[in-house]
Amino acid sequence: MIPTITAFESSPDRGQGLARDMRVRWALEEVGLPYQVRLVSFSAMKEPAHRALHPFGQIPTYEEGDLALFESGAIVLHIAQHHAGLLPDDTKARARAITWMFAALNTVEPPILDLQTAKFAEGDKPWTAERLPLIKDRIRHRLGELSIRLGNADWLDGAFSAGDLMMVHALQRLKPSGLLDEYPNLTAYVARAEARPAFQRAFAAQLAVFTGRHPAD
Ligand code: GTB
Repeated sequence: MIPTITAFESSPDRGQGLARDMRVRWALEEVGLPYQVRLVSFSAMKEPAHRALHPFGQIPTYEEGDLALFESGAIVLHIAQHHAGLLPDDTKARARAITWMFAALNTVEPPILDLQTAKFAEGDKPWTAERLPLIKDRIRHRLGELSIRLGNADWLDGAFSAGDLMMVHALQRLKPSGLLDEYPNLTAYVARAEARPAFQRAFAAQLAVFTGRHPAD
């Protein structure tokens, strides 16, 4: 059964891989599972047909037979649990990799999203200039801790896992801010992940939505 995911018909980043369908595409590429993409407009996302799949009217969603999922973390976990390549076989190592997925989503990503909100949704508010340094320091705090834990290792816990996939995608959002550059091992970590053939295929596929140029063209 080939799964179908949803992605932006028109993404604000013009296909630079920041929208969260990228996580799902990347996971599918890592495990070698073909997939179909249904593009949705911003208005269609709020219609009842899409809300039946995603109660919050967002992308990505994932349909596989009569199973419909939303939340990129849950989708990537589902893929990783059912196909080899993103979670270790050893039970304890598997639990640790899943822990890193949660750490990416619940501990590292929230301050990064605060920065996006402050810049893009609240950029015109009088308090934003005062708030930005606080948000940036909270991000630095988390990056510093993550940088220490990663040290000289290639990945967070042994082999590349779904935990690295989620962490790297959260970190990529920081590139324009320059904050990531303050942590050379994290910059190298993101670059290492981006060099993976599965990442490259996923990136090319989502970029093709906007350029119309498919990798095989
Ligand atoms: N927690 C959910 C998950 O992880 O799946 C969050 C899903 C979510 O935020 N979806 C966004 C969405 O559908 C797209 S990814 N937004 C439309 C809406 O809410 O109406 C967030 C996103 C969007 C655009 C960029 N970009 O262009 O840079 C980056 C990230």
